[in-house]
Amino acid sequence: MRFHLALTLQALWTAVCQAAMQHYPAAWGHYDVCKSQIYTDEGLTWDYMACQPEAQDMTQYLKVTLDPPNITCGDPPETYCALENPYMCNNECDASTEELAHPPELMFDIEGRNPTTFWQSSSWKKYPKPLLVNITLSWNKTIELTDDIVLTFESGRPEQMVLEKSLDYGRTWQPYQFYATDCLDAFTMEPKTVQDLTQHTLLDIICTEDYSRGYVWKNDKTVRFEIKDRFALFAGPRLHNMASLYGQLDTTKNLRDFFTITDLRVRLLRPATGATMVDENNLSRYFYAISDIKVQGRCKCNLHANSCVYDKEKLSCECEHNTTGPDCGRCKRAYQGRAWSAGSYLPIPKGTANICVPNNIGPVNCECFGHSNRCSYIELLNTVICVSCKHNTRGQHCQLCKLGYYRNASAELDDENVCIECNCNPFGSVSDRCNGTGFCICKEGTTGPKCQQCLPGYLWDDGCKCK
Ligand SMILES: *[C@@H]1O[C@H](CO)[C@@H](O)[C@H](O)[C@H]1NC(C)=O
Ligand SMILES: *[C@@H]1O[C@H](CO)[C@@H](O)[C@H](O)[C@H]1NC(C)=O
Ligand SMILES: *[C@@H]1O[C@H](CO)[C@@H](O)[C@H](O)[C@H]1NC(C)=O
Ligand SMILES: *[C@@H]1O[C@H](CO)[C@@H](O)[C@H](O)[C@H]1NC(C)=O
Ligand SMILES: *[C@@H]1O[C@H](CO)[C@@H](O)[C@H](O)[C@H]1NC(C)=O
Ligand SMILES: *[C@@H]1O[C@H](CO)[C@@H](O)[C@H](O)[C@H]1NC(C)=O
Ligand SMILES: CC(=O)N[C@H]1CO[C@H](CO)[C@@H](O)[C@@H]1O
Ligand SMILES: [Ca+2]
Repeated sequence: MRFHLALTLQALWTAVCQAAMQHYPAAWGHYDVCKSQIYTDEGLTWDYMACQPEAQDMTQYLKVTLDPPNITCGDPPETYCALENPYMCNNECDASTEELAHPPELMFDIEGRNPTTFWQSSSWKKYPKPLLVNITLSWNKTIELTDDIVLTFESGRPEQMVLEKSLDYGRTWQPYQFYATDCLDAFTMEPKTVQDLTQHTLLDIICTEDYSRGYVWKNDKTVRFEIKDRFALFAGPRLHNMASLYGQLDTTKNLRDFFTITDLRVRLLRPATGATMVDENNLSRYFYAISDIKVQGRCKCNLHANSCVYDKEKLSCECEHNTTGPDCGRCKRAYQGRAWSAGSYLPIPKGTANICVPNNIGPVNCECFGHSNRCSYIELLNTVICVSCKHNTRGQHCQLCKLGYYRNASAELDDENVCIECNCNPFGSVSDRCNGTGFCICKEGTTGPKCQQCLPGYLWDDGCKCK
């Protein structure tokens, strides 16, 4: 025998069936990399989930670019007045003095210190020419948003702005949401709010007046892009039914793509003026100042990784399932036995890990001792097995005899005559199966290798039974 194989075809299916039957199986095959131990009413058990890295604060990993590049205040130094009070002009910006500088990094530092730290633009000196600023955040990695994007403005929220996203590293851009004090006037769009959206209009791009209205910038400083409210349309108000959302994400590419980005761009089109008229005599009151931008998300790894690492200023997924690439978007070279596909958000049994399989499930890896030339890949067990074994053989490599047959000791494993029929006497034996040397199991009163004879003191009764 060239092989010692513990795994028979029958054992294989038994394993498959048990796995499908148990509520908490010992293993879900390739979701093993994505399980965690949890306590439930039933005690300590495993919780299986889709392979995804943890959601985290994504602003730690981005590169920020401003357009125009010299739009940050302080070069040359400038004095600013408060928006709400033109006589309060004690805000100095000087790029060459650390305490008075307002560089873009201050939008992403840890807030909580007093006073707040913020990026600030030059003032609206060229009024009525619009004061336009683009703030572009780039990750050079696909990211899936998991929570609201929140911008905090320190000198009034802009009267007009657009949030844009890119999915192709900044080559093309699509709007995410429009913001204005007057949507019709600014963008010829009907004002809407996220509450107006339904499951069917979830992907609509809206203009909202929720974050620009009023003269109350002191209290209301934030502008949001509402991710959670959109999730809630599928997952319920407190996101208690994430399985429902995941089911939708699994089947709807547009929905997945909607929450996926490589870059974000904030287009500031008109600063807060706090009044209907702009005070042309004191334009030092008008500028943009942002103290914080929150972007929560996770690396997109196509459900093939548990973690994402930041190394040499670069985010990349730590791919499982024999996938590779920054987003685990391809199969490894030796694992292209079938086309790559993303895993599913729902774990087995409703979803599948869609692992990459070895290249040569063909005749090369398909070792069946000549009793079959067809193999099949069983994902749950990461194993290649022979199918349709001929010559009364069975087993992963057709290395065993079918039930009712036994091994011909004088034949090699690849011999057509390797399995011999048991030929048990149908009347004298318990079953048509025999042991490894062809002996059948006899009923009471019968004997012989095939149970074809009556024991002494017994006689065949009607040829059917020894009595
Ligand atoms: C920025 O640079 C451009 C061209 O170099 C110049 O026209 C503009 O005045 C500069 N803006 C500021 C705010 O310094
Ligand atoms: C900002 O981006 C838009 C397109 O997204 C572009 O048209 C514009 O020229 C950019 N720069 C400024 C200063 O607005
Ligand atoms: C983006 O990432 C790729 C690899 O994923 C790298 O080759 C490229 O240099 C990166 N680009 C930038 C601008 O960092
Ligand atoms: C206008 O701005 C200047 C500084 O640019 C300041 O001295 C002055 O007090 C401000 N207020 C009014 C009402 O002019
Ligand atoms: C066992 O195998 C040998 C070698 O192929 C063959 O000659 C013999 O007939 C086989 N025995 C039976 C009972 O088939
Ligand atoms: C099969 O059964 C016979 C009779 O009980 C016994 O002599 C023989 O050793 C058994 N063979 C195997 C492989 O168990
Ligand atoms: C070469 C390689 O990465 N092989 C891996 C393929 O996937 C299985 C299951 O995830 C791993 O056990 C192998 O190490
Ligand atoms: Ca800050």
